[in-house]
Amino acid sequence: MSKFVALAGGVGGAKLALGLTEILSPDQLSIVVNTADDQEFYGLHVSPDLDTMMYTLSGKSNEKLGWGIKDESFRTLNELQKLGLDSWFQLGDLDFATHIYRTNLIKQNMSLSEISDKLCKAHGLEFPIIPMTDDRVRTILTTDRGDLNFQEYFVKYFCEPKVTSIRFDGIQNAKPSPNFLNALEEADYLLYCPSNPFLSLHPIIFLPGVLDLLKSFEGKRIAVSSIVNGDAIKGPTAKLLDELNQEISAFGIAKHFEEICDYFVLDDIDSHLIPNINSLGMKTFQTNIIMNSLVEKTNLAKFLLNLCN
Ligand code: FO1
Repeated sequence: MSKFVALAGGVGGAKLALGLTEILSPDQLSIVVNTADDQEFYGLHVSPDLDTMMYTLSGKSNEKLGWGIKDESFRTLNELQKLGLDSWFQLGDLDFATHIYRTNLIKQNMSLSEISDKLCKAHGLEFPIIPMTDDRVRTILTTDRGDLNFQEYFVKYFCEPKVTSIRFDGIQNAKPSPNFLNALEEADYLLYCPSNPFLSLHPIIFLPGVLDLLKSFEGKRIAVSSIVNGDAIKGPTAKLLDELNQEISAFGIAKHFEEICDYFVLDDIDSHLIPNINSLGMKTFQTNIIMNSLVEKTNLAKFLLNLCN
């Protein structure tokens, strides 16, 4: 029985993970998720990528919004706004329960990993959703409007500020979570989900010791492009490639995986880039990587698993 570990951010990662869960059993797949987007709102610890993954895999995600729980209401947020508090980060009434639960357990010194296990069980999920670290790491973007944390950049300012650099505060002292290290050790195959490399995968890859583990990983390592036809599937990936002077293409994405990837998968429309990407030392494959329906998610998952045979 082959084992897989998938590294993921929010929406793109969750889409592929959902496809993978249609094919693999819970003891075959571990999903390691970025936590550098986490932020406190109203004293509550919010872990957007962990929650997006959990809600997606348990069939509760709000596909219209792209985050949170379906059929959500925002009455609590409206009341908080009336009390004069900031309300630019749209936390729904049902979603609040997750943040209250997580924050209470953090206060009782429980780790993010233990809390993620409990939350997943409570949502009826058997697949392990593993925080990349139990320590505090925060993405900070240096922009023409000053230093912004991830949610300010992404939600409050709609990714509009021009970014000159990105750092991950706290990463030097953070340890990869024990479940992440175990999953990596036990896995036969490593999958990089089509998540934003700068904002979702770098925080995982640059945790102390992880890059070396990815370089020396003995099984096949497979990455999926998060750019199709010169544009991001979702979010600011193309804009960041441009502002950070990198090629806005699947090739620009593939460069992020040099030395840590064996197979790179891009969309059929980008097949002309295959020779260039092969020259980075990866074998490149093409298929449809846009995942709008469950069938497309499952088809991409099947395509990746076929590469592993
Ligand atoms: N994204 C938005 O664009 N606007 C929001 O108001 C917003 C609220 C929100 C609340 C809870 C949550 O778990 C996610 C939320 N997101 C929102 C998405 C979040 O900013 C991103 O999904 C990730 O951090 C990037 O992967």
